[in-house]
Amino acid sequence: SASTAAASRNESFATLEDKDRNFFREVLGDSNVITDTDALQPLNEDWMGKYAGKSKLALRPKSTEQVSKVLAYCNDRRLAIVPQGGNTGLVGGSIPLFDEVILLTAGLNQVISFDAVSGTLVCQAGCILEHLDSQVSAQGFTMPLDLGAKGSCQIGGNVSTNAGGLRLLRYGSLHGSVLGIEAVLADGTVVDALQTLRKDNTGYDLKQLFIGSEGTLGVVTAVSLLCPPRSSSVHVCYLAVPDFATTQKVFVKARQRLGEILSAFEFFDQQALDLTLKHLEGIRNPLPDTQTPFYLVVETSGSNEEHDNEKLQSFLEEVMEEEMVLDGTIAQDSAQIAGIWGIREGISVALKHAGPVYKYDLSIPVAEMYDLVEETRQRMAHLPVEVVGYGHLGDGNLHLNVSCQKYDDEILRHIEPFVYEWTAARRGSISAEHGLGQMKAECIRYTKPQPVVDLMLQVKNTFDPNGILNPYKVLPQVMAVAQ
Ligand code: FAD
Ligand code: 2HG
Ligand code: ZN
Repeated sequence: SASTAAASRNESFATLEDKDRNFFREVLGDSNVITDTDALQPLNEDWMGKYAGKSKLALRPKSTEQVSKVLAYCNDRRLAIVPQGGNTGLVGGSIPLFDEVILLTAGLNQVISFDAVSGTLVCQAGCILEHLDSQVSAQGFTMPLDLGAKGSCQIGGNVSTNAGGLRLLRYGSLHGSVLGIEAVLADGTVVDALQTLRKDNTGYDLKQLFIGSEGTLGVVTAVSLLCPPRSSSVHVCYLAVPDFATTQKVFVKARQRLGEILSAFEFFDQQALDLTLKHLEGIRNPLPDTQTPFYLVVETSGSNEEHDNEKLQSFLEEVMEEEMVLDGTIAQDSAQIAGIWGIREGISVALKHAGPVYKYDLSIPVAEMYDLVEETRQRMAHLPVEVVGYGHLGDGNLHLNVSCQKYDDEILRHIEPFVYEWTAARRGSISAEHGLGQMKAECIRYTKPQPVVDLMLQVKNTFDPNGILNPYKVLPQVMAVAQ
């Protein structure tokens, strides 16, 4: 088996009948009610090919009103639902475990408004991140988040997972950039919290609950968010560093010398680089003559070419002189910038080409972060696996990936619960940005104490008393069923 997930279907849920399909066809039209086995197959499988469900029905609503009608009906009938955006999630959250109905948000793909003075974007949940970025770019703005999955992930999925990504260091998390949310609760109630205000202290900030709740509290149908101005001057450098302790010295120096223009600080190890060069076509090694355990991608985004260049040059001179960096290169044009980002963003895709992979997404104090990769590598030295480490060093977020030939319980036993216990012992988090999904629904206790989990279960019961929204995900099953 690939994971820790619910072993059996919750029999309090109904099974689909003809009358249900007929109702959905009436509300959504025939073409938005998907029952064809071939069409359902990719919707039942996750991006990694690690998890698979058995849904016989996917629905594609085109308006908030349709989402509301579908949910009210499912709630009355006790039909379980899985919201699915771009299906790029990495914890098995966006696909069913059993026969849950898949609710696709792809039909909710309209931009509602953009205010070119404040940079406030209001759009439906199914808009693809990269499309939104191109649209706001044309008006001199950028999306406050960027990630390798940008070409297929949707803003509703990003908000529902509270995606972090490559720019969090500069623009902060979605808990800050999202100004408003429209969501539909399990019983069909439309929660209109789609404000565009920067400041609003009237009562509890309920929109925050939907951010990162992975489709368990409601279906997000629209979002308003604050876009920062697009930087006219962007520089990227690629640095080879001799050991992990030094990556932190370079980080401290980058914050001191680059200050407000520092926009990303990413790292990967030699193993991640080798895998990417081997499995992805068209990737060029920026430093072909240098072999070192660690590489950094440092990006600056500012508004004054000359000033930014000067800052970057003096930062580089300093880290070279102090021998923190063995070798480095600055991208000379946008193609070279894309080339360097292509390596960092390509690691997950390369690993997917390499075969099955176990992924861990951890927040750990930076000083100790890479010890976990080394210890995991040692524990598994006798097994046919490749252990790689990379991630958002500037945010204290490690991606530990174990690449193997097939998903295998023997391999898994060497990783779990070791990785979770190791992280808990350092008061880290077992999910920095990917969420819990089905993979870690039984594991939240490694990061959150029982009274906090109990409060979460109460929130869940208030929003979704019948538990129809994304069952078997995020929260432990025993307790969720015992409510
Ligand atoms: P899905 O995968 O479809 O869904 C994710 C979860 O949200 C599921 O639980 C689903 O039920 C729920 N959901 C989706 N839409 C809605 C909605 N409208 N309302 C309610 N619930 C909903 N993540 C990061 O944080 N940082 C990264 O740097 C990053 N890089 C990635 C790179 C690659 C190549 C890939 C494949 C993934 C990456 N991810 C990253 C994972 C990340 O979770 C997703 O890419 C993204 O945020 C999910 O968006 P999606 O539309 O694909 O959502
Ligand atoms: C990244 O930062 C993503 O590249 C994906 O969050 C990480 O695949 C992974 O483990
Ligand atoms: Zn990441």
